[in-house]
Amino acid sequence: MNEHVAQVRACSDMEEYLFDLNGYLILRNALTPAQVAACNHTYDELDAANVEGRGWHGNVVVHNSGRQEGLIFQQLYEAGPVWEELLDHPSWYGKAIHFIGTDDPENFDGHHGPAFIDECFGTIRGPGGAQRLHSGGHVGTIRTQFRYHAGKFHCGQINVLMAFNDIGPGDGATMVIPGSHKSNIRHPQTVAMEKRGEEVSVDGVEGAIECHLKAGDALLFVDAIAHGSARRTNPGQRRIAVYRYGPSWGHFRLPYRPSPELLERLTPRRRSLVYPHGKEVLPPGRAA
Ligand SMILES: O=C(O)CCC(=O)C(=O)O
Ligand SMILES: [Fe+2]
Repeated sequence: MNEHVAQVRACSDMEEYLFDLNGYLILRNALTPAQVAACNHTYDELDAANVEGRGWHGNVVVHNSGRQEGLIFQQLYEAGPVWEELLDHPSWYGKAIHFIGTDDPENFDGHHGPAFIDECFGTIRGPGGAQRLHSGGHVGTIRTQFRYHAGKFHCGQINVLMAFNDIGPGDGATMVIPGSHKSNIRHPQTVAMEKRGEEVSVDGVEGAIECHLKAGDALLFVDAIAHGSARRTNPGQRRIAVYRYGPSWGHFRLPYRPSPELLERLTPRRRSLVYPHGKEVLPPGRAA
């Protein structure tokens, strides 16, 4: 087995059972207080940058969307040492590749690491912010799928959503419909992509629950689960980031790419997570 793959068992029997049943797990105290503080320091700077529309702060994209989703950051793994630690964080790295299924040598080609982070983003959401209900098992795309076959998980995308402050009632918590990663029928209250600019939240959606998190907790979920968020009614900000893990044969979701400096300084395992494609081999005489 490749050194990239965790050698220790990443999930308890109960975690496997609950993830299969519900489509998500809450990982308490996934981050240390020092890591939470460092992430908040980055968010303070990104917030203070006061970017209009879409711009860059260092190698991080800051998108002041003007939509209810709030301030959106892309390529957060570029933002400093703590963001690099999160790439293969022991609180979830082994679980993510277990649910993708590439901790199984039979399902892992060995040319590169077992997973790829195809999007690494975060949001700051103030009062009034929310996220529409989207996804669900009925969609069936391979990229976001939940799949269990021959005694193993084979999920297309495992999201790790980390909280940098406490997210309780009124804070605009992420909401999920437990079990909906297996649903065959579209939830009648799902909101189409074209309508995402409209003011719609998951509040009051049949079957949906709020995932309340403390600063440092993480919500791990398969993207196929129907999810979104409650509307924030409290003052202040909700601060989260999401690292999306999928198989290493995947491709970037958006046109953003890691900087050469980041690739240069990352450990081999971390580099393989942000750019598993490695060095290209081209025909003779062609520069890579
Ligand atoms: O903003 C939220 O709470 C939901 C985020 C979301 O939809 C995702 O991570 O895919
Ligand atoms: Fe989502």
